[in-house]
Amino acid sequence: MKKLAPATLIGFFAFTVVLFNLFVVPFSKAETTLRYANFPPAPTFPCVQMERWAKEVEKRTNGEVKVETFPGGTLLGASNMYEGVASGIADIGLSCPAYMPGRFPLMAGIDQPVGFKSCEVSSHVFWKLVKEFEPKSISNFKLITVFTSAPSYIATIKPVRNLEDLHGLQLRAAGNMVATLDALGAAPIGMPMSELPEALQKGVVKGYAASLEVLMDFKFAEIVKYVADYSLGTVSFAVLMNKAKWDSLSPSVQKVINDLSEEQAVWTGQYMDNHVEKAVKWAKAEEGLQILDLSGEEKSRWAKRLQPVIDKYVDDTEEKGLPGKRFLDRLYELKAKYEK
Ligand code: DTR
Repeated sequence: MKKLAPATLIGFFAFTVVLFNLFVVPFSKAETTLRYANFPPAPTFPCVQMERWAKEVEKRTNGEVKVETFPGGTLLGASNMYEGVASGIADIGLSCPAYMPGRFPLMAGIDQPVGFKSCEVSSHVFWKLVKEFEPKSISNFKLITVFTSAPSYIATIKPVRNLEDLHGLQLRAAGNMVATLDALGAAPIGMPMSELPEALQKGVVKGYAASLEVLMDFKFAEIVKYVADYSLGTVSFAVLMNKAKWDSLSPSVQKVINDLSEEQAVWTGQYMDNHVEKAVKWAKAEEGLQILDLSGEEKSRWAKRLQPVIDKYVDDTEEKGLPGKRFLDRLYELKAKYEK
């Protein structure tokens, strides 16, 4: 057989590349771009989980879907997230129901001071509850996943060892936790996480209630030096997608996204638990943070003050005709199951 000249071979190769680019690449390229809005800064856990989800979706759809992420409120902020996704400014958004007390009355059950110790457990329980109860407040959206923050603790500039130390103390809290801190006798101010750095710096608040990874992620341990070792509630998050956008996706893409939902909730919880551990180690070693044990007697005093908050959740939901009591019963059941 006649040997082909190298120039002919190169020509043939170039021709094949051109053909490939003309006909194959356009059809295999991302067909859909999803714009995902998030409100806190990129290195914080709600954004870390967003990047992981984006990567998994791109990988599992073989590039059919591209996810463009917008951390740090660059597309939508905490307060206009819900409306922004509904109107299609973003296709997907991380909403924080806990920042809007009253708006998601049934889902608020997850954030009651029920003593979660692990974010993996609380996030998994929340996912199961949302699937079982299908809250009306988010029925206009496609639910992508849910998770919670790790449990919140009170972190302060001056030590808090008992209710007396806490009395009248100005503390920042996520909206849903205002009632909890009120019940403990503090003077809570509801505000999103994104406003806390300035409030702490200016001395508007003397501490806050939040999960412990923010000690490191926002460097709050440079200012607050004490954490009272009593697990308060979590702060819940829901990742919502615009319904029309969801309906426009192919069944195979929808399947990838659905298959990822529960896994993403658990992944986020695990990531968060590990991250909290790292943050506390860092804050102790670098900033002299102290975790203050409460005596057994003090813990029962706190529990006694917090029970009416949980009871009020049940009363408020039942008054609205919502199954708050069943939601909580099931929450305790799932919590016990996953804590094993
Ligand atoms: N603890 C909640 C939620 C939360 C925890 N870590 C972060 C980081 C970035 C934004 C929100 C949160 C809160 O107090 O807001």
